Amino acid sequence: MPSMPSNTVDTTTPPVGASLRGWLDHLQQSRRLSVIEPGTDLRFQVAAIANRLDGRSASLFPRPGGHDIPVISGLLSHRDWMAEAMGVAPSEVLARFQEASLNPIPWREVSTPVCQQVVHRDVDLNRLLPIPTHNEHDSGAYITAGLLISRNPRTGVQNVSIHRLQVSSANRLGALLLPRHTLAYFQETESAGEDLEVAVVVGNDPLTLMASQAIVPLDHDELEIAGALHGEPLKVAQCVTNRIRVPADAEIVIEGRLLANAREEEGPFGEFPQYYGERAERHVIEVDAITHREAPMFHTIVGGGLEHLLLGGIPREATMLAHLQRSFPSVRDVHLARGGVCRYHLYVQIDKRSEGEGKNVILGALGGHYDIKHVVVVDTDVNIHDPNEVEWAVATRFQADRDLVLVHDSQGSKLDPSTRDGVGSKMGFDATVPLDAPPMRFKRIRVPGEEDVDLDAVSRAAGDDWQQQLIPSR
Ligand SMILES: Cc1cc2nc3c(=O)[nH]c(=O)nc-3n(C[C@H](O)[C@H](O)[C@H](O)COP(=O)(O)O)c2cc1C
Ligand SMILES: [Mn+2]
Repeated sequence: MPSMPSNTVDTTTPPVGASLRGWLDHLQQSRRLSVIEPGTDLRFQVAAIANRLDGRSASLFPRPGGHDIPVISGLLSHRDWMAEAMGVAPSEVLARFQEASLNPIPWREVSTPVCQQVVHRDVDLNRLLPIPTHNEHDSGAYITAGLLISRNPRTGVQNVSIHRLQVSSANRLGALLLPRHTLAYFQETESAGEDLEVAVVVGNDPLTLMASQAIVPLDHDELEIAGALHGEPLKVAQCVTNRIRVPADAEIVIEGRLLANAREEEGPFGEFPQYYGERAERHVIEVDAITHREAPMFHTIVGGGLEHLLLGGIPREATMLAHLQRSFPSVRDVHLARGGVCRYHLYVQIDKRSEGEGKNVILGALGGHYDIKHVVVVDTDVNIHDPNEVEWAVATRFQADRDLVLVHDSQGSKLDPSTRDGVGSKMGFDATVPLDAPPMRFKRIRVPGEEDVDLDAVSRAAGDDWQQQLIPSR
């Protein structure tokens, strides 16, 4: 298990990502927050601009569609920003996230939270909130950055996850619940004929957003992982219409119930693999109240953008690294590549000590998560965060007759359109150098001193008179 070097976490002040407004301030000061002309159209235009700025700057949309509440997007659209938000170096992100997942900090309840400064019991989602429509064939407006908090009806332990939420009417949301924890809690109440109390929290600090994506067992409250990332208990408050505890400093809270024995049409919706999730009968949330800060912000995550890909990708990398290192001490680092939508393509760097190890690592990785489809294993001299380097290793160190692992008819991602409803093939490339290779055969070429050259000191752009340089002078 990777553990956090004790000198890397400042335990006195929470990291900059512990507050949403603090994080936006931080982005503004480093020229990574763009303010868009007021009045952006909620239909497509917000998403179009956010996508163009994706990975470069966060965006703030004043008066979107004429609404008083501004929209924000792109808060975490770079992995280095996530490191910054956590207060660690980029190389420490996975270890820090894993450490927080294993050492949660219980929350602390407060009674007059800012997220309840304004309370609406007469609910109309589209009138009260600026909810955008993102992709061309989306069925309509969607809440995409809401933390769905539910509560185990038996144990009282809470769960936090993000679900796409279609605005189906003034007080109804359609939800996609893949078979994980929210669905598990819901199945318990529904079988007793009861609704499941929920809250959807929009406008969270970056660390709480990341914590929502932790891959931990059922009945591990992700708000406690958020506390661990904050380095102190998260402040929570009870909802005004139910027993759910929500982050007290959140911008907006939608309180409601996942309805027993109700299913309604939801979708299509533009998803992370850059394709549409199909329309089907799905779960329904009835909204009972909306509370918010005075002058709140509405966060939206554009489906398939970097913020979406990375929020899911980084916690998966952390889980995958811990999983592999349990069996294979040679594993140094893992990376879920952007080209594989931060889900399907895993690159693994190993310090190979025994012949055949690369293949064992491939088998372990394919068993680590059903979404992983292609695995490439490389040596420590290959930078797995650079896809050109990984391709180079495959091009020059891999032979299909010797280094390929193929498994057919296994469980994959249902959102991968090339599968047969989620069933498909897995493939692994062992692109490590054979241990008995002659020393010069795989030696990378290198020019001595190249990395030390100070280009500003030794060169300048040529002027019109460049041909003067051809004339011999003394
Ligand atoms: C932007 C975003 C949107 C997501 N949308 C959905 C969704 O619509 N349905 C779903 O089941 N999971 C969705 N997820 C994934 C879950 O939030 C994630 O797997 C979470 O860790 C599940 O939590 P759990 O293990 O407590 O069930 C989304 C994730 C992100 C980052
Ligand atoms: Mn969970």
